[in-house]
Amino acid sequence: MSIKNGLPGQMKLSATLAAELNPASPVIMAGDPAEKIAQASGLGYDSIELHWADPAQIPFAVISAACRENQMEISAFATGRAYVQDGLSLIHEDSDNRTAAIIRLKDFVDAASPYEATVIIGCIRGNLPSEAARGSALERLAHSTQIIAEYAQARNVGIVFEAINRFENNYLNTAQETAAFIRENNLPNTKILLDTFHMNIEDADMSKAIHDCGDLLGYVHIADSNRHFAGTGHINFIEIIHALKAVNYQGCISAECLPLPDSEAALSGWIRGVKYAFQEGYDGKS
Ligand code: LER
Ligand code: MN
Repeated sequence: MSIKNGLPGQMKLSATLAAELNPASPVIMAGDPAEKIAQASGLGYDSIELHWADPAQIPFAVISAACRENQMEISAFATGRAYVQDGLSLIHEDSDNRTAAIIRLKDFVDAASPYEATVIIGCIRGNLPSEAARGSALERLAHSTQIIAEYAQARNVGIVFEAINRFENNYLNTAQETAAFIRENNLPNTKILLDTFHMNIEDADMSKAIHDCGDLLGYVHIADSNRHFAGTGHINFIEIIHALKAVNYQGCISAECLPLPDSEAALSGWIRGVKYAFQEGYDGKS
């Protein structure tokens, strides 16, 4: 991927895109994909992260043409809407639901393959129906993820598994326990996604969490403590960038924040906040 964000190092910046904006959902752009991709490119983003419930509904022709025209890539496919909108879950007690979730994720892998994009497993892992179900749910999750990861590996698509705060998913909340789940199950081709909004709730020391993940870190979502763009809350992004540099992270950093006060302001504010953190946390400091 060509990097045009002007930042030191190899990290790429991505802007989230969906069909529609929802003030409760952390996606920064929606609407005409051609217009939005050109706008993000003009601000210095390198790529887009797509948030759709089903890849069959994604307007790929328009998106591909706009990406080509604006030297943009598709960094990743977020899949949480398949859980939130369609109720699909990788740990569901109903095996038909679980199978449908696996098939949906395979569809996302097929969609991602020509773009060499990553597939995100986040909310689609579902919620525990009860604490007593934790053991069996984790077994089902490992089994489902293994199937998807092997399918993705054969198609040269990376999988990232996201640590999510307790109010959205009631298990695997900290970076440490999520990394342990990936490592202990030897999930092939699977790295961890760290999202600063979730980390601020779950991880006592965000820099240490990044260091502990080390080369397992595969993708980063950046939103501030209030889930608005970087610089509007109390997360210390200088420390975050410093930690990413220390573990030699060379992947994508994505603007998964609320489109507030409006999409345009969030899009330009996010990149301004992240560039400031890079200047202070990356340049001139080891
Ligand atoms: C997904 O990346 C995520 O962070 C969820 O909180 C989305 O609602
Ligand atoms: Mn996220």
